[in-house]
Amino acid sequence: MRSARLVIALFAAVALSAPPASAVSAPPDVSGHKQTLRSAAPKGFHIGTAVAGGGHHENQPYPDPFTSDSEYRKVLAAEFNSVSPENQMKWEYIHPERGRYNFGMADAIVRFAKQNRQVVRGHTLMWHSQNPEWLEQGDFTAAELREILREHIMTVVGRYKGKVQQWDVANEIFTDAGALRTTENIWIRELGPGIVADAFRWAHQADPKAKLFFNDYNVESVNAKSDAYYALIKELRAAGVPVHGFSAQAHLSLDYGFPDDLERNLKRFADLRLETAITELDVRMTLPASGVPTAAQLQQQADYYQRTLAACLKVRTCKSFTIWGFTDKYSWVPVFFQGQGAATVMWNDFGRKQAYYALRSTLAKRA
Ligand code: 9MR
Repeated sequence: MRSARLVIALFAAVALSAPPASAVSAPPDVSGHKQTLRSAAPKGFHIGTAVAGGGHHENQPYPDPFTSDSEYRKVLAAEFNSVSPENQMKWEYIHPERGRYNFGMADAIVRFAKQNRQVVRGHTLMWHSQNPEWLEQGDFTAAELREILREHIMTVVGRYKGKVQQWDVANEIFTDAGALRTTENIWIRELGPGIVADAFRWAHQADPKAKLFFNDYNVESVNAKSDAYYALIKELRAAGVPVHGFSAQAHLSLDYGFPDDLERNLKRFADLRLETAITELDVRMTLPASGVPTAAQLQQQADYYQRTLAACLKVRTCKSFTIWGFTDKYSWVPVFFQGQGAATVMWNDFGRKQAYYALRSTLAKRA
């Protein structure tokens, strides 16, 4: 029994690091020097990735990817001109105890970005998830909580003033039905919906040049959730609240259809004079028993990546396009969705999939 399991485990490991020949031999379809995503991108366009670390990585059998994997760092620097800390700026990571901040890793990412001429997307200041226990379990008065949020935003945004291009100020504040998360989100629950506007005002005070975003998943299409953002943002802008952007995470799955109205949806936000962005794209799939995606799945995945990028490129204010990790080696997907995976554009060994080439040639065509 044990050896059978071992064989299966070994097979899975080999399969994942040795992709089918068709997937790695795709000819580079851009010419000359445009051999990386960032070099293929049109001027002023930011092609980004999440920087792996914290969150699910802490329970995986590997050391911190960003600091310990030299090949990972090389690809990170070479391919991207925008980076988003995957977990390292979230409350539980950066503010683990009341009155104590843990800036080490966020500082290191911001330094790396500067050295490699990359911009940074800050993620995130107000969310219902990944909050430290001292905050969620604390017995604070409304006035104390408000001050805790204000102080956090002033401190974190202030520290990276001029170094973070865009902040996800409010993350996932609506349910899919378009209702505010009034029970899950501690800030909205305890302080009322008006706290959202305050969060944007404080962030703007701390760094007047940073672009301040609402960010969520399942808002790629025109639907109840994106409608709720549309209405709220209109209202906040009319009241003079410094909201500058709306972004769709785009955690897509081959088990669902492609959101065909993505471009139309982003455009209606652009028409409100808002910046728009894709912030966390990945395309997961249910894997066959072998653990290796079929050629058809890889083709369809490339198509989803390509169409998401093409939609963004067509919207005048969509200048920031981020994938949620670039290698399956560190993807959150298999950890959160049993039987699913292969969601990123590179295999475990950094071999490029069709999806990678689809992104690169789409960028090059618009350059
Ligand atoms: O990729 C992140 C993973 O490492 C964390 O364990 C997880 C915890 O919820 O969060 C993941 O990132 C999420 C992002 O911050 C917000 N949108 C959804 C992302 C995927 O869950």
